[in-house]
Amino acid sequence: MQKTAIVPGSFDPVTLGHIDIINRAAVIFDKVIVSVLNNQHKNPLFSVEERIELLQLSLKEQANIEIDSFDGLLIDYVNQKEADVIIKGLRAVSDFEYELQMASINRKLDDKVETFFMMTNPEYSYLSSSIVKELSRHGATTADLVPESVEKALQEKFTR
Ligand code: COD
Repeated sequence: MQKTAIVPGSFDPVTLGHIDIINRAAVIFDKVIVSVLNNQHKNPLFSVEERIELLQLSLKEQANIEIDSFDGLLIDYVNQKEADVIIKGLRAVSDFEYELQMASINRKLDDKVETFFMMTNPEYSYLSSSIVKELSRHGATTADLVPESVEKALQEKFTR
């Protein structure tokens, strides 16, 4: 039976840490849906459409990866997509505490959906979208941290 995994996130913007987790998930699962949270309450740097486009540019070579967006509860979206698993990346103990809470509430809402955790590639263990935005805002290079299209998009945002 085909197994589908959802990799949810803000992806504001996507980093090489995200890409690493997504590519590793795509080797294991038949289909991976990368889904951008459309959160009205946050104040993202990139619009949902821009975040989707940057993901598409960064992941264009993998046939079993789909890019999408969602709002509302993740568990409702997972059921709507008839997916089997939620994939989360873990960088540090601080991620674990938050992710344990999220996995527990999602399990309480629907115990048929599993959350799988993947350890960060040590090369990207310090990497987050916030750090990348901070560096770019102050004119530092983000070349080894994000795909080329994202670096360009960041530069355009901050030189405008
Ligand atoms: N290495 C490995 N993994 C990484 C790295 C890295 N360098 N950077 C980020 N990650 C992982 C994160 O741990 C996360 O799993 C994923 O990549 C996405 O990261 P972000 O920062 O883009 O996205 P988040 O953490 O802001 O996304 C949060 C969700 C959108 C998943 C969450 O808010 C959610 O599910 N919201 C929907 C509402 C809901 O259902 N809430 C739960 C019940 S109240």
